[in-house]
Amino acid sequence: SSFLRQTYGQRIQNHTNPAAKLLLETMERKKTNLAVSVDVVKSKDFLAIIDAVGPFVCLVKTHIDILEDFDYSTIQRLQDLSVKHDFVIFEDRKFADIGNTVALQYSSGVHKIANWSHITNAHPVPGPSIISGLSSVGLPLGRGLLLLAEMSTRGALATGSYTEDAVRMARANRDFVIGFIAQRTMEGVGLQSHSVDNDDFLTLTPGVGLDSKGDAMGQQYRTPRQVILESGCDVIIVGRGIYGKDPSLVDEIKLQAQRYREAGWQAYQERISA
Ligand code: 5BU
Repeated sequence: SSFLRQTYGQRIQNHTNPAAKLLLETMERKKTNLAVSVDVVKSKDFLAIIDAVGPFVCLVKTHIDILEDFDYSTIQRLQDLSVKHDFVIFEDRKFADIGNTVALQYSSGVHKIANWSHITNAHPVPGPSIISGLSSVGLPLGRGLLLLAEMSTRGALATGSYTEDAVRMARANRDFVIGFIAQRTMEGVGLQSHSVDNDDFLTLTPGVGLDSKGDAMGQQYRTPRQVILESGCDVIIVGRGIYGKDPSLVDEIKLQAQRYREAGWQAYQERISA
C-alpha cells in the first residue's frame, strides 16, 4: 500500500539517511509540512525572515549565493536559528556538473555548503556520477540529496523518460538520495509490473501560492491542497507568497506563514485519513 497514507512519523522507519529522518521527525514534532524559501539579497533581511517564520516551518530553503553581503558569520547565525526554532536547512544549489567538480563546489568555495546544509539538490542531467561525487562529501557528514525530477516552470524539460530516469537513479542510491524536487509523488514512477521493496522518497514541492497563479518569469503556482492532497507531495515550499515584497513586515510574514502552515497541514490530514 502507498506511503501516502502513512503519517510523517510512521515513515521515519522507512529511511536510513539521517537528514531524511531529521526532516520527518521535525515535521511530526512541529506539525508542519511548510518550508520557506528565503530569496532575499541582504543578510539582515534573510535572518529576520527566518527568525519570523521559524516557529511555523519544518525546513528553511536557501539560495546562499544571492546574498550580496555574504560573510561566513551569516551561516553561524542561520545555524543558531535552526537550533532555536528546530528546522532543517536545505541549500537549493541545483548542482549539475561532473562528479569531481560538484564535490568541490559542495565542500569548498566561500559557501562550504556541505558544512551546514542538511539537504541539497542536484539535476540528474550528468547521470549517476553526480550522485557519487556529492555523496563522497555529503554521506560521511550525514547529509541528504534531492534529485530534481520535475520543475514548476512553464515549459520545463524535466518530463517523461527524463523524470523516470531520475527516479531510477534515486532508487539505485537510497543511502544518499532521500527524495525529489517534483510536482507530484514519484512513488511507482517508471515501474511496470515489478515493484521495489521500499519506494518511500520525500517529495518537496516549490511553485506553491494561495493568492497568485504565477509570476512574469514562468513560475506557476498551485495551492497546498493541490500539492499535498491531490498530487501526493510531502513538503510545500513557499517563497514570495510568505515574505511578499517587503521583508520588513515581520507581523505580516508571520501571519502568512501560519496561513500556509495550516493549509498544508489540513491537506495532509485529509490525505492520511482518506
Ligand atoms: P517563490 O517565491 O515561491 O516562487 O519561490 C520558489 C523557490 O523555489 C525559488 O527559490 C526557486 O528557486 C525554487 N524553485 C522553483 O520555484 N521551482 C522549481 O522547479 C525549483 C525550484 Br527545482
